[in-house]
Amino acid sequence: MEILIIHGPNLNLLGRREPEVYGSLSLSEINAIITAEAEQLNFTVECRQSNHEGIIIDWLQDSAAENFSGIIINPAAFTHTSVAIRDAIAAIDLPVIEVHLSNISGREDFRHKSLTAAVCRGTISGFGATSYLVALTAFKHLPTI
Ligand code: CA2
Repeated sequence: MEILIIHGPNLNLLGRREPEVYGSLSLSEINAIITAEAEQLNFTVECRQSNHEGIIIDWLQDSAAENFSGIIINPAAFTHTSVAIRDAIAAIDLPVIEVHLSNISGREDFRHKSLTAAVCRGTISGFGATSYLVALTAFKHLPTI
C-alpha cells in the first residue's frame, strides 16, 4: 500500500524560521521520520511539496491513476483559502487525511476555519511531525476498526 504525502506552501522553509510554532525539524528530516514509520507499518510513502495550488490539484487528481491507496495532506495556508483544493479532494475516491503541525484551533481566528477538513476522512492537528505519524497509524487501522 503506497501513501502519497503532500506538503503545501512554505513547508519547505521548516526548520529555518518560526521553530517555536512549527518545530526545529527540516522538511527533509520530517520526510525521513515519515518514511521510517511507514516502513514499520508496511506502507511505502512518496513525499512531495509544492508552493503552487494547481500542482497540488494535479497530484490529487492523478493519485488514483498513480496507484496510491491514500493521501496525507498538509495544505498549509491553502487550508484556509482554497475552494479549488477542497473540490479536488471531494472529487477523488481515495481517503485523504488532513494534518497540521500546529494546533490550528488555538491560533489566530483565520486559521480556525479549514475549507478542506470537511471533505477529508479526518484531521490531525497540533502534534508537530507526529501528526503525520498519527495519520499513518489511522490508515493502518482504518480498514479494520
Ligand atoms: O500547522 C500547520 O501545519 C499549518 O498547516 C502550517 C501553515 C499554516 O498556514 C497553517 O495555518 C497551519 C504554514 C506553513 C508555513 O511553514 C513555515 C515554516 C517555517 C517558516 C515559515 C513558514
